[in-house]
Amino acid sequence: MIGDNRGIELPDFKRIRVAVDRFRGLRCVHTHLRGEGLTQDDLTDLALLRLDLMVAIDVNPTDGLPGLLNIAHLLPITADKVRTANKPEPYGFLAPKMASHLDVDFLSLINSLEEEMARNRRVSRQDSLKDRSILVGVTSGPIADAEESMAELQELASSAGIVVQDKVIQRRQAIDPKTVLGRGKLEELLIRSLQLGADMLVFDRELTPGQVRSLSEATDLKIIDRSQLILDIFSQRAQSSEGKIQVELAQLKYLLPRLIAGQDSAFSRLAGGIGGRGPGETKLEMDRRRVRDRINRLEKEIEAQRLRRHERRKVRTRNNLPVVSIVGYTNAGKSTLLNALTNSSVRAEQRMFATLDPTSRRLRLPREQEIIVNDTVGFIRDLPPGLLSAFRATLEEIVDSRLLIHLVDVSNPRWRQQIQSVDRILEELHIAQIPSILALNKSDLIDRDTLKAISRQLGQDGVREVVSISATDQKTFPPLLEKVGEMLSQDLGLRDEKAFDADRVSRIA
Ligand SMILES: Nc1nc2c(ncn2[C@@H]2O[C@H](COP(=O)(O)OP(=O)(O)OP(=O)(O)O)[C@@H](O)[C@H]2O)c(=O)[nH]1
Ligand SMILES: [Mg+2]
Repeated sequence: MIGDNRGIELPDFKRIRVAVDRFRGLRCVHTHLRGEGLTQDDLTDLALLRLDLMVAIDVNPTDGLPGLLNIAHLLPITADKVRTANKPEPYGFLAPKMASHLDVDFLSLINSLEEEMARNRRVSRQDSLKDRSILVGVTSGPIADAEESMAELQELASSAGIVVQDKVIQRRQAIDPKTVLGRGKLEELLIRSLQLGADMLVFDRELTPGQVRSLSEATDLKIIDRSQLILDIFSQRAQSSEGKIQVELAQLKYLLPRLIAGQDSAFSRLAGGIGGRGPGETKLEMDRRRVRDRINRLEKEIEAQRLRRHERRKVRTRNNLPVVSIVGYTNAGKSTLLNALTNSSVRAEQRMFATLDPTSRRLRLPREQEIIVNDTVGFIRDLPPGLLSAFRATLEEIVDSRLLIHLVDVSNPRWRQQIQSVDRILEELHIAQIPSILALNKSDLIDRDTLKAISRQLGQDGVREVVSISATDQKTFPPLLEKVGEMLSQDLGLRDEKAFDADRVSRIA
């Protein structure tokens, strides 16, 4: 490459792919005319291009002969430093020397640095198949909100089996429409991910297709947003054929606007999702028209499911058993409660979205009433738009409920926001008018006084009944069951035998 005294245009080396633990295999050797040594620009290029070395040779202005060589290389960081708060300097410098005095063996220097990177990677890597990521929050609002949101993103990431190596929050006046973050922050992130051996940035916000493209072009890293993370978790969890169809539909709806005719680089990155898993992986190798066709077909299939479920529900209504649905934020303990109430063994786990398929069980209440209890898919704030509609066949199960048990994990610091999110989604589903009991779960994990205060606070407006329970302890159930029985018998007199409310159901779509 040839440049002048003001600068040199470097070609886009990023197209030359390199392994995660390797440098680019290129050294940039150039001259500086004012004896300024290595500049910040030099160092940034070193990092962004992942060069082996950056060398600036001073030029003596009087005779044009070479002066000192200023040399920098990237520094791997050791695994124990990863966890410390102060970020270590990413560059190493060699003492400036005249060319004739250089006694460094470049190849062995680079080899040992690369070996160290690979070693760090092995140490920091609990599971060789896991993606390593940096979580990125960008906000123009309060930092505290961004931090709460990041805490949830971290839970989502670990539920998806991703290793989180660092978290970065940037507060900006305005979100950059193209790259979300400013250039400086982006460079910093890139250097950081290089040092940590991270191969993915997970953004705590919805990214536009264009933003994903610019970000992955600028960083060469896999770029995932919150919606895609949730979709990936769903696709890892989907068990039943019904659930798989619903997830695939939601994935395709997410993907469609991100497909650009004739340009499939962002596509191939997106299609793989996290670690290239998910049922859609091979199916996603298709163009937009075929994606649209497939969406149509899946929608028809889901419509058929909906009708089948509807028929099943009609039979149940004929049996005249009132339905009580357990709803709530993901990980609130819904499946645990259903299991404990009805001695079943629905999968309950300390990870988000353990349940995708609804389960119904019969339960005899203390006062000899028999009811059907439904376990449902968990809710979350800012659900990806296509997801709710994809899951409508499943969620319609809730429509026929006589009563909702809205389960809240009060041990989660974000319980307040979680109640609001669930209420909002119930409204979107047009089922907010069904009578509900707010059940404060995991009460064993917080102290009595806090529980009492929360319970008093929530019961204050008198809008709904509040009870506290611990789904892992049957002894705490009587007040809840008492309430359920009471509300059902009150309700019985008031309502007609409920037929299938086609209007309400169609509005869910
Ligand atoms: N300590 C304690 N842990 C609980 C309680 N209830 C549930 N858990 C735990 O919370 C975790 C989540 O429980 P699940 O029943 O899977 O939650 P869920 O609401 O069905 O979650 P999704 O299906 O993912 O929406 C599990 O590890 C349970 O053991 C409780 O009352 N006390
Ligand atoms: Mg569950």
